[in-house]
Amino acid sequence: MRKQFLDLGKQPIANGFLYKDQRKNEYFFNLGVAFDEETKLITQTEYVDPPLMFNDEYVYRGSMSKTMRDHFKELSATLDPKAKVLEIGSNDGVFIKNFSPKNTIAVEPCSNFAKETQDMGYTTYPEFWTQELADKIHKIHGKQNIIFAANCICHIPDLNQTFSAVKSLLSEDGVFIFEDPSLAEVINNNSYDQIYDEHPHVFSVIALDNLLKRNGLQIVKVKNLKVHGGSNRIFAKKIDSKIDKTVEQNKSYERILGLDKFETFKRFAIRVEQSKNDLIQLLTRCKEEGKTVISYGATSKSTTVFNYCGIGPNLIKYITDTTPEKQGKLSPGMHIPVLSPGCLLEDGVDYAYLGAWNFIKEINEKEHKYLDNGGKFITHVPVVKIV
Ligand code: DWN
Repeated sequence: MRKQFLDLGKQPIANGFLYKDQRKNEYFFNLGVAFDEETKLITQTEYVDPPLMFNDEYVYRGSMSKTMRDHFKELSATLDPKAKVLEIGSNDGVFIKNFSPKNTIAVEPCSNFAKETQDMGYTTYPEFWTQELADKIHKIHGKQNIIFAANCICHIPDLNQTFSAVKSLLSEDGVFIFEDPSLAEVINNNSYDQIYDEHPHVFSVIALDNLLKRNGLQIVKVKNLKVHGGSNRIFAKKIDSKIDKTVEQNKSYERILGLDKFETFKRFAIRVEQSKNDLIQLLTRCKEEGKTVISYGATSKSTTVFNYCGIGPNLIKYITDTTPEKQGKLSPGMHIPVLSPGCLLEDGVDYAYLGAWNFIKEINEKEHKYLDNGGKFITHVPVVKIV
């Protein structure tokens, strides 16, 4: 049984950056979040139809940050270069480009990005991950040694079909490696903004173990990662494989945090509301003092924050983002202009809200002049504050 604990209100498509004349037809849905008593999965009460989010106009590019380019390069160096590798959700190729196109297959439903990796020489299927697609790939390319997915599995509403399709395509000793934001870190950081249309689930190791086992797979190792505000890399194999101690370590840590109990999430919902009130109060004070406040990084996460808190161009003058496809458009729902990054100092910015707080290290390095000259960042993670 699913029990709702959080209501993040009316939300748009998180990556649905739009032009002025598209505002009338903007799509909204109610973002409710629930706890599933049986599997312990945190999941949305209503799923958005995937083609509304993932299509030929998708704008998020994984390779926009050095942190993520380095992250995937490092992982690739640890994997067998001769293995047959399949990636689900290959985006702009930020992971697969570390492998030879000869033994690599990509799956990417956003056809603009599928075309990019096809142009790089990879066999990319411009489709959603389904059992039918797994069967087709099996027939043409045979079983795969490594099936990889980064920030993709938590985007798929039907996890049972996803996992059983993976199992059917994995060689006997093959490994399914996937990484997504960690529920433990979301709770620790009060980062409710990890929840938006594209993230129908936020995973604990406990819930994943329950769901994978139902589908003939089991977690054999867990690696905790710093990226995206704290993620888990899950290594899963067919049942009866040897299990590393990191699996039980993570599960027992999650039990200490109470991730297997509904009450934990009721308390989380109270902290989320507090965060909203604090952020509105801080930004309102900045406005009253005549300060210039902008936002740094037009993220999916900031779509959730701005729409949940009702923060628009009255409180945030504009958002900067390095992604060309987002620039010159308006942010989803609250319609804040998105511009290409200028110079924070020359532009007279007093405060920059960190929409991309997960890249704070990279941003601090880039913006040291702004910070040295008294510029300040605002974040809501883990609590609303000026940094
Ligand atoms: O799972 C998902 C994650 C991995 O990426 C997707 N569903 C969608 C997306 O979520 P997001 O938009 O919250 O992701 P990021 O990676 O936090 O986005 C960072 C944004 O900030 C990018 O648009 C690039 C931009 N950026 C910038 O303008 N200046 C990033 C850095 C580091 C910068 O210095």
